[in-house]
Amino acid sequence: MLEGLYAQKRVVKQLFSKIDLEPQFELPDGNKIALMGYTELLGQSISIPGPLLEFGEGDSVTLILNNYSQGAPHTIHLHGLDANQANDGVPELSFSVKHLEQGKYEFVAKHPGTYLYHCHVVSPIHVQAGMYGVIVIHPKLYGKIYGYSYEGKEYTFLTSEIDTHWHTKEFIQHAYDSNHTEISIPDYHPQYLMLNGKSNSDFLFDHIEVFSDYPRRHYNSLLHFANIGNCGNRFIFPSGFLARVVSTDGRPIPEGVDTVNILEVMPGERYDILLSNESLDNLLDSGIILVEYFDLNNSKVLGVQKIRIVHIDLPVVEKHVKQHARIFPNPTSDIFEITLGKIKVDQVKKTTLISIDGNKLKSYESFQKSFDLTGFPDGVYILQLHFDQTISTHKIIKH
Ligand SMILES: [Cu+2]
Repeated sequence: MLEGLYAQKRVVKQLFSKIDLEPQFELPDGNKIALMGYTELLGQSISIPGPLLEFGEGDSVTLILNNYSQGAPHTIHLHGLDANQANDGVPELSFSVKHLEQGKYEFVAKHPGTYLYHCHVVSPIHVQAGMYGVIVIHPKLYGKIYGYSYEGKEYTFLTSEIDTHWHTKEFIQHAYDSNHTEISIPDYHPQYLMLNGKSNSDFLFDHIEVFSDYPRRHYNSLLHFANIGNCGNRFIFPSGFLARVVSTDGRPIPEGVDTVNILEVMPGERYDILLSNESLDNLLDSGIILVEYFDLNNSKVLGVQKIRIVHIDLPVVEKHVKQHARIFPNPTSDIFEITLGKIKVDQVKKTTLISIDGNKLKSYESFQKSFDLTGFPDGVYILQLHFDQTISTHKIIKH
């Protein structure tokens, strides 16, 4: 995740669609349900959500669906992505993939942001059964999204629900029945409100780390929110934190939209949020983002999940780099030099110079003390020092 840049490339990703013949997905109370879903490997058991699919801005993606679900045809609908009709996974408008067949979806990951994928065959049933997941397109330049900077980590939170009556062996295996025996569709009354496939407010495993010692102007964690359920969600941010909505549907939010205290995310919607401390003078030890699930028919709140925010100190090496590493001169007209101060030369595993649009210009498998920008156009360049656990990024200006 700390990899500084995602070069534009061709990416081929395979998914398998499968069906549980016996209930095996365990809910927090030990209850087991059957799923129909996507896995990365044929031998993997199905879980919800499906695999997180991550691509880089500009990547040309081929997504292959191998159907091993013993009956029902499936698709991968690319919800919100700029795929053309033939590749969008809506069966009536393109194709569906039958049992033991393979289908291919091609698209270019044009706009950074958060998207969903799900099966579009009898969607209410196949999606509830487990056929869904999140697609994240990372900005080409790490730490920059739609004009905002962030230096922290990225987190993805997907909300959904489970109604166990839709997950009995009989119900899930109905897809397996080639005679299409009629079954009755139960009313939808979810008993489990899911956040990233968990539902016991077990937020300790999904906490957000924000770095205490970044100045306020660094919006420091990038959060991807998506809702694939049938409930509405309200993300309620704790005081002491600023939540800025930067994009939705892979499009920037128009300027003038400021920070929010509460963000409503309706079924199918996705948002990218930058989360930071409100002020450095008033650092809170922690905070909790409450996620409310409400019934769209009567606005009744059915329950909540919680995401804990934890302050941590910067990784030691990164702190050292900030304190000790110097680049001089900067701005430069030709040569610049890097001094490491107290940092040992052999701690740097790689030194890379990158153009502002993400192209690798020079790369060395060790510490490189000086660079010559003679012949390079004026502008901004990025220098990266790669350490074992982290990468420090420095802006170089040539003029
Ligand atoms: Cu399906």
